[in-house]
This record gives sequence, structure tokens and C-alpha cells, in this order.
Amino acid sequence: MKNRSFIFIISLLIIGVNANAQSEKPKNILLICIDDLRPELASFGAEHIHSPNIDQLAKKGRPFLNHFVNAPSCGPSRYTLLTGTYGPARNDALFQRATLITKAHTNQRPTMPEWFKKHGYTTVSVGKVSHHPGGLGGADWNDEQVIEIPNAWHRNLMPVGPWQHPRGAMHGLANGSIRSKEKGTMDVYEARADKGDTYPDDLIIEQALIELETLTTTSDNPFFLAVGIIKPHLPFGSPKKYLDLYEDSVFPENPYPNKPQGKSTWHPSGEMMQYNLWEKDVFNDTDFALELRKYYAACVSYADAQVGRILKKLKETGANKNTIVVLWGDHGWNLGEHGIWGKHNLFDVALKSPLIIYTPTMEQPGKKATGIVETLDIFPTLCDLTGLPKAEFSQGSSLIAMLENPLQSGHAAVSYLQNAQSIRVPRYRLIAHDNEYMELYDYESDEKEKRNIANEHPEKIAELKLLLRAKINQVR
Ligand SMILES: [Ca+2]
Repeated sequence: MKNRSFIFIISLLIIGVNANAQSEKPKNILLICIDDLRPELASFGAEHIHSPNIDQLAKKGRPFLNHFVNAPSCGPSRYTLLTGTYGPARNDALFQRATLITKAHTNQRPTMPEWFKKHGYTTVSVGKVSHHPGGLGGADWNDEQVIEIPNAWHRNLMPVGPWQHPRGAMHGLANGSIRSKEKGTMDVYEARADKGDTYPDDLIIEQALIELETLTTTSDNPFFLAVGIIKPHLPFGSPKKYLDLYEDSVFPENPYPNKPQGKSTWHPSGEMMQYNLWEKDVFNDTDFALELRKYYAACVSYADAQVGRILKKLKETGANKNTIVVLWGDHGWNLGEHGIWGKHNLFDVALKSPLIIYTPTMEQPGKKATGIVETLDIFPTLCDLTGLPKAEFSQGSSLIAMLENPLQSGHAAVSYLQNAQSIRVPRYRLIAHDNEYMELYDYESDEKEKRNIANEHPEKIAELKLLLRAKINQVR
């Protein structure tokens, strides 16, 4: 009898320990990166956009309405996300290509995925997460000797199907159509009605679903799964049913239709000019501009549908109960604002992108945070949410307080291009060009980014310049 009681007590203890271990199982991370996605989503206030799946995530999580990227280009922006730093050269030559991740990498400064890998996570990348889809360099971005982020991923996957290689998929249209190097040979947009058509993201998501199944059934390790969706990056191609959503939609007026006067980070939209525009003048033909905006919106809805597929699968596996979900756009995109069709500039429209963070224990779900935050904040936030030690070298600030209370204030955000750096605070943006030319915009004035007011506010310039330098120079 005595023995039986003893066994009973021991059993209870074991069950208790197991239950405790279960509840303390580290949380998984699902990071969804979307290429060239403006924060024009219904849940971010753009009601003409059809984005039901992302909106659903926003409703359950915390949408950050004032998230700014640190660089308005794919590679550098992803560099800051994945390393948690502004870049190895802080003062003058901040502009970094993603391939420099390799050069900057040291054992003392692991990248975010490597940090999680070192702490027991299985890390997997599918699609466009670092600069090239699949994370490799070489002529067609499939050279396994040229790894963009060494030691980061257990598996780094990019299915290419009929597009032959990651470079083909990156700029692909339906069914294996690849952009040639000859300018103007690929249409800038496409919407096909054939049911059997496939686009590169279809394959990326199919691979991601397989990975979710594998990660949740074959191992007890927590996972860090990053999935990179290519649309709405140029060319604007998606199945026609997504374009049909916008047939009768009314799009808001362009608040900045003109090229800025004076020096700025304006550029002549070279990336767009690579495509066939049927000799139309995108800067002056308002009908064509509206068409382009609709095809871009169609790609957003198509990308949104891919997000829906991933989240549905996450729920089916049951892992949704223990998985943090981050949805991140790598930068915004000017659809004609400031006379630009593209990114690569330091106006708000190129720097603001969607950020949503969801945790299974979310407080005040769906409440929008309006404080300013930046991409660098994601790494320390994920360390806090998973209980991992914080990487001492990461330069961002944890958003844990804003996740608990959306009314918490944010902090200044720094962004940079090759020859200019910028800082955004709630009321102003300062853009400091390397030759000391300054732009200053006041978002509480009616003009906002219509007029550079730098000459009128030397004291504000001095104050923001100091703040910019202090933020960039911080070394941990
Ligand atoms: Ca991009």
C-alpha cells in the first residue's frame, strides 16, 4: 500500500513536470516577408484594397501603423532586418547590398536566424527572405558557393519550376515567363484568366506548406520559419480574378503628383522603365497611371491570398497556439507620388511599410499602435517574446511594451540611401544629404511633403541632425 502511494505521488510529479515543460515550450516564429508592399491595406486604413487575410491577422495581432524601414530597397532593408544593425559602416557609406551580409558576418555578430539556431531553433527560409530568393548569388542566383547569409538556415529553399532559376522567378510572369536583359521586352503588367496558370509565389507557398507540415510533425524543436512572398514586386502579374476585384473601385487621389522642386532623393524610375510600357507616359497619362495602380493592387490581393494559405495551414497543424507571427513589408513603393514609380527614395511613401506582430497571448488584439517604430526593432522584440537572451549588438528597441499596450509611444526611425540619411519623428522628417543639403518636412502642416521648409527652421535641423547622428553611432 505504501509502495502504491509512493508510485502515485511520483506519477503526479512526473505529469506535473511534463505539463510544465509543455507550457514552457519555446514559441515558434513564422516571419512572412512581402516584397514592395505599401501599407495600403484595408486594416491600415485603405478601404479600397482587398486584403482579407492580412486584415484578419491585424485583427488578432498588433498592427503598427507607423513602421518605417531602415532602407527603401530590397537588399539593404532585409539586411537590417536579418542582422539587427544599421550596417557595418555607420556614418558615411551606410548603403549596403545584402551580399555584404557575408562580409559583415562574424561569429560575434550572428544574424537573427543564426541567433535562433544557436538557441535550439530549426531555421528554414522559403522564397525571398534575404536579397535573392533562395539566398544564393552567382549569375542566376543559384550558385551554392555564394551564400548570402552563412550559418543562418538549416534549409534555404526556393522552388523555381518553369522559371529555371531564382533570377527567373524574381522577375517572372505566368508559367515560366522570364524577363530578358533587353529593355522593354516584358510587359509591366499582366492578368491572366486561365485556371491552370501559375506564378512563382504559388510554388513558394506550396513549399512553405510542406515545411510547416515537416516542422510540426518531425521534430520537437521550436522553429523559425521565414517565408518570402515576391508579389507585389514588379512586374505586376497575377491571376485575373484579383484584378477583377478593382474593376469599379475608386482609388484615392495622389497627394503628391509632382516631381519635387529643388534637390531631393527623386529619381527617374529606372526599375519601372525596364518593362514594356507600350510607349505610354506614366508620368502624364492619368488613365495609364490608374491602370498600373489597379494591377499593383491586384498583386497585393494575390499576395494576401498567399498569406491566407500559410495561416490556414498553421492553424491546421495546431502550431498556431504556440507560434508568433510577424508580417513585414520590406519597404513602400511610390505609385506616382512625387513623380516616382518605384522605391529608392526617402519620402514617407517609400519608407513606410506594414508591420503586424501576433502572439498567442496577445493583449488588446487588433488595437493599432501609432507610435513610430523601425525594422531594426523586430530582432530584439522576438528575443523578448521567446525568452531568448537579447543580442547585445542589435541596435533596435524591443516593441514588447507596445505589444502589451498599443498606446505606448515609439521612437525616432532612421533610414538611409547611398548618399543621404533621414530621421523621422512624429511631426518632422529630416533628410540630410551627404553634401549637407537638408530637406525638412512638417506632417502637421497642410503641405506635408509638398514643400521643403529646411531654410525656415535651422534650430529644428540642428536638433534632428544630432538625434540622427546619436542613433546611427550608438554601438552596443
Ligand atoms: Ca523589395
